[in-house]
Amino acid sequence: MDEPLIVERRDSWHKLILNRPDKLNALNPSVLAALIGAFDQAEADRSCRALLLTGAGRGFCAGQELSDAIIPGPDNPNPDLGGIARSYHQGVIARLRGLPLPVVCAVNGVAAGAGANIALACDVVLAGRGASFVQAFVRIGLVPDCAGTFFLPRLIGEARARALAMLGEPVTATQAEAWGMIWQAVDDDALSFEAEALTTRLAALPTEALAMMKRLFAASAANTLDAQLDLEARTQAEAGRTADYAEGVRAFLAKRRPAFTGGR
Ligand code: T3D
Repeated sequence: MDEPLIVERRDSWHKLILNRPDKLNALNPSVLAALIGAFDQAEADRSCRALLLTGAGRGFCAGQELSDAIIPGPDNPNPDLGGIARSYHQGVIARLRGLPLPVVCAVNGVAAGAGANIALACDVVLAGRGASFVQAFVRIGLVPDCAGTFFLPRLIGEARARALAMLGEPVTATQAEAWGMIWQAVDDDALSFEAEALTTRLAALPTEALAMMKRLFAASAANTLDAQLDLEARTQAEAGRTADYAEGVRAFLAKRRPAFTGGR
């Protein structure tokens, strides 16, 4: 049987490829567990300084697998769909946001339901111009999960977030870029090259500082201005003790390119 998730290890980063192309990489417990396992491996691998997440075939991810969906019926009047969310979706999103590594997402086709929101949880999102983002949940009578109701209003504002969630209309990659939902839309045939180049670039940056930025952005969602300023000061003190900071300043003064080691 094909692996539901392919992990390619490069010199300084890992590429994770959702691998159920016949189902547009729909998510099931095997894929979700493999994803969480791959995040754990990346964090444990000291040489891994960035991740790239993408999909095999023509789609990125069509959300949760619907062929084995539990639906209410006489035998099961009160199914608990929250179980998948609690067992897997929450873990995937929490790990993506909490990983001390930058995560690039290369959206290579349709990203629907949980697939769209997993993409939006990544740090830098590139999408091929043929890709689209669909809050498909409403089409089957569900509500957005994988933190779609958290990320979408923060990325594109409530007016657009509410309409997208309620109407389930697709957003093209070009529109997503114009709205600030993603970093960049690129030509489909350039997506893989651009995403790998970006991941390689991020993997050569001061990894600890990037991890601290992730913590700062995460905290800013709930902090007051004063609390955020205080957190920035404390985090800057931490950044100021890293070898990459020393290297950055030395390189600047010597008018050479810094050689950051990541310090992981
Ligand atoms: O269970 C729980 O825990 C609840 C949690 C839910 C979280 C969620 O993610 S809910 C949202 C689930 N996803 C969807 O509702 C999206 C379903 N898919 C679609 O609407 C469409 O496939 C797309 C808009 C994504 C793409 O359309 P299109 O025309 O490009 O492709 P297609 O022909 O519909 O799909 C291609 C194949 O993938 C097809 O299989 P076939 O007929 O060739 O054998 C289709 O059935 C399969 N597929 C697509 N999405 C899913 C799927 N199979 C299972 N589950 C899917 N989600």
